[in-house]
Amino acid sequence: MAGTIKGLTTDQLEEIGCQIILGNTYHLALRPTSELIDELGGLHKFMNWPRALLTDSGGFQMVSLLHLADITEKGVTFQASCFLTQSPVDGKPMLLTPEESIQIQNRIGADIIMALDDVVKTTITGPRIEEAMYRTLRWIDRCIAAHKRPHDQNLFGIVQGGLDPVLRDICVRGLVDRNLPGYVHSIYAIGGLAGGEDKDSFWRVVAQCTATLPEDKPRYVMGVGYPLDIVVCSALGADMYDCVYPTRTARFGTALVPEGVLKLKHRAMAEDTRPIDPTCACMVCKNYTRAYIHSLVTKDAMGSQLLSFHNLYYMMQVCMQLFAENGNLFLPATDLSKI
Ligand code: PRF
Ligand code: ZN
Repeated sequence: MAGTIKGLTTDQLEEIGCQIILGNTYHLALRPTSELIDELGGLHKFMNWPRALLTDSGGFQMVSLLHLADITEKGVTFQASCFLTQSPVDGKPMLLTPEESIQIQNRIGADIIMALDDVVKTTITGPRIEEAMYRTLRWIDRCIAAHKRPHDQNLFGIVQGGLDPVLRDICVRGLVDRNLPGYVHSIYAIGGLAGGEDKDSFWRVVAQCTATLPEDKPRYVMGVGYPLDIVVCSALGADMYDCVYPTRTARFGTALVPEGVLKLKHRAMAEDTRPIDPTCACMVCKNYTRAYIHSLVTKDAMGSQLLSFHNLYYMMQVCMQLFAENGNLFLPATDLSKI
């Protein structure tokens, strides 16, 4: 998110019950820049969002979007001698250190900020996984030291360690030991997953981390997910997620429905006068037919806007049901001072 959830106004986000949204440090730092956001009163005001905001630290986005980022002890940087070494906006090379990530996130002003972590694809094996886990722990100390707004911004630590239970355990203990009351609010994210590993390994790591992280604090699985993954991870004790899936898949013409997915581009939708999901109470399902959305999809922005609204409404219903059934901690918490 660069100051928007693609396709929805902030009024619409409030209408569907959204309590918190995520922004990306890397994108916001490039445009409109953290200095400008700060000058204009912070991201809440800039984007007209009165509820909670979280920013991710930026390194993961640099690595996953550019594939050419280079990670050293200093921070995440672009590899030299490549046209992507320069920021696409102002042409300057970009090095993101833990200190810089926190400084930028302090300026953006979200309620929750993420520590810069060393993220390695889970499908990689060998010593790089161990190096990244220990570096993530060293970097959290630099993030804690750089954090200038502990009174109004919660800093989240991120558990790394790939699919290795021993490394995950060392990382969990390392983060729990850094519990500094009133300073770092000891909320933990589980990182390095949802990157192409098999589901058994993914769920095993989530189960291990939720079993060892404090159960009275929210546990956040980053980059997840699909409705099924959210249901399974919540049953395993996780509380919080982020994912582009509902809005990204909407832009490709796909609706989330209780049976799975519905492809609105399909010819069969052309004369279908039913709503996307007859059991859904959202504004889109109350007012529009599959045929109408089929006629718009990929041709007019309104097609993906309507689908994004329905998909986010659907995900909110899934999460609220999980909250009601399992008592998962975070959703739909309204008061961040309690976490
Ligand atoms: N770290 C950060 N952001 C993330 C992830 C991570 O591990 C993931 C999981 N691959 C998604 N977003 N900082
Ligand atoms: Zn709907």
